This record gives sequence, C-alpha cells and structure tokens, in this order.
Amino acid sequence: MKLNRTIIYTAAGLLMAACGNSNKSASPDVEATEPANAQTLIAMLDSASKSGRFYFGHHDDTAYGHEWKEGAGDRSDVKSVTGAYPGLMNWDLGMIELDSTRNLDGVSFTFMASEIGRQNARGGINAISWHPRNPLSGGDSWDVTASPLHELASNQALSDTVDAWIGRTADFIGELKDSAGNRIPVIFRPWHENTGTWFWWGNGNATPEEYIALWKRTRKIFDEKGIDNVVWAYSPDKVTSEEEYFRTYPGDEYVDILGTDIYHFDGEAGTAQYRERVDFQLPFVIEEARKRGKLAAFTETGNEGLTVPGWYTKVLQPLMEKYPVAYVCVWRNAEKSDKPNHYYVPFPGHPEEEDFRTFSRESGAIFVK
Ligand code: BMA
Repeated sequence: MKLNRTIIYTAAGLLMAACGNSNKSASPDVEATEPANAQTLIAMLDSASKSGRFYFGHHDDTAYGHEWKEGAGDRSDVKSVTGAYPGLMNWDLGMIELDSTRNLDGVSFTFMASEIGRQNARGGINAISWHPRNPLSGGDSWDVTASPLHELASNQALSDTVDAWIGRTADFIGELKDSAGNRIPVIFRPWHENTGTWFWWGNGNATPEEYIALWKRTRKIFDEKGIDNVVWAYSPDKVTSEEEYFRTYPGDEYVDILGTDIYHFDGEAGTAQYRERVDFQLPFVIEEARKRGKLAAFTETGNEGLTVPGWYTKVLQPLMEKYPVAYVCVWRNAEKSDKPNHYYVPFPGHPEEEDFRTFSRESGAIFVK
C-alpha cells in the first residue's frame, strides 16, 4: 500500500493521531506493564504502527552532520533535505560509564539531554543505545579480548564496576525532564546486536544465561532507583532461526519492544541478501510481538554511504509497507573529515536527496517540525 501523503506532525497533531487511531486494528492492545510515564510513549508507538505509520529515526541527528559538527541544536541533515526533523532520534551513552562529559563520538551529554528535551517538545521520540567500554580489558565495546560476563558472577570488583556503570545510565535517563519537570519517556536499547560476535556482551563472549543475567541486573538497578520513564527494547542482530533470536531473550516482563538490527552491506550486490534477511526476520519479530502484547521495531538499519541508488524508495520503503513496525532507525551521518563515507541519510547536494524526500512524503514515515 502506498500512502501518498506527507506525515509531519506537531505535538498537538500527534496527540490527535494517537486518539483517533486507537480502534483501527484488530490486534490486541500492547500490554500495560510499564509505569504510566513509559506507557505514554508505548501508546504513541502503538498507535503509529496500528495506523500503518512508523517513526523515522536517525542517530545523533542534531549533534553533527556530514558537513558540520557541534550543532547548536537546530541543524539536522534530515531537516536540511526534507524540511522536518526525524520523528525519532537515537542517542548513545557510550563513555557515560566513565563519567566522561562527552560520549564515544564526541557528543556532550549535557547537549544530548537538552536535545532529548527539544525532540520531546516537538512531539518526537528519543531512543537511547549504549556502547560501554569493556569493564575487564579497559578497551571499547568491540574489544573481545576479555569476556567480562564469564566472570561477572564470581568477580566482586567487576560486578561492582558493571553495577556502577549501569547506575550511571539510569541516573542520566532519570534526569531527563521536560520544561514542567516531568521525566521524558525514552526507549532504552541496551546490550544490542548480541547475536553478533563483535561486542563483549555478544555471541561467543557470553553464554545465553550470562547475557540474560546481565539484562536482569540492568533492569533491577533501574527499578531500584525508581526510574519509570523507560521503554525497553531488545534488539539482536540478524539471526538464522527464531530460536537463535529468543535464546538470549530476557523474558516478557523485561521487554516492551522486540527489535532487530539488520544492515544493507555490499551495495547493489548486497540488495538481495539484505531483503532476504529482513524478509526472514521481521515477520516473526512482528508476529511474536503481537502475540506477547509488545511493540515491534526495526531498531537499526541503513545503507552506509547510500551506494544503492534509490535505496529509500526502492529498498526500504517496500519493506516498511510489508512490515508494520513502530519505527525504523538509520545510523549516523559522521562528519566527513572523521569518516567520509559513514552516513545513512543524504545531505544537501547528495544525489539521493530527491529519493529521500519522496520517501519522507510517501512511505508513511513520521517526521516532526
Ligand atoms: C558505529 C560507528 C562508530 C560509532 C559507533 C557508536 O556503528 O558509527 O563510528 O562510534 O557506532 O555510535
């Protein structure tokens, strides 16, 4: 189905859409297991997906872009091309565990908190990922030379460190407030892509039991601190079976969103493989989410450097039309002097600008002003 309309919401418009669409689908309501604060965000996401829409997400959207860094908050490559901000912005807490003032990509945590407030005020959604350092080796998230989760149960100093690190993410999230002083609900998506082997919490570096214990530990720390503004997202990478996806699933009482991260690699030559992976995975993610009273999302995707002509309208859009998810999020537009080809949305002057504008008008994607 082609939704031939522009969907750009203001905060008021979103509220009307949320109320107006509540009876349109026969699928069961998403379970009200989270506190009221988080429930508001769950309802927004649920209403979007039940009406055939989805939030379009971009990581670090207003923090920097392909040709600029250290934005003042109003600049965005998505906005420069489409006229509106993405409906969802993703942010990453990597380095907060070390009490750093900036994250692993140089974004100041003070700026991040303020941008989360601005995105919330314009009726948009915020999601948070976390690439923490390896607490055993001192390396980064991708350092798998030491496997801390094998030792977590027996090494008191290590488990104290991990608890303190999780505590810092909880404190940051608990401090996210709107202008009235109310906590801003956010999606938190820790310990992601764990079916892959590249993170210290991933496949080969932790048993399923160790991974699940880490997730439960995370949730316990948030609950003990009374953090009530989190919508929890589980997001393994591509898998070859449904059993693999659920092997590390912490349980329905810990998760609100069943997600998945699948990237389009190898340009045009990789299109068939990308489609196959998504066609395999999203149907069962969506179906299991429906059965369990959860939301489904395409938590990370993208074609790095937009090497596939028409990627947004010819590759992503047909997938989004087939698979009703609450949101899709593409990764960051790194500044060109840092990583010249590491971008996932076009910037002004890029040949894919028009294609992305068409996608923004016709796909049912939600952007905000
Ligand atoms: C990766 C890349 C890295 C970045 C990390 C965390 O996919 O974008 O350059 O440091 O995500 O944002």
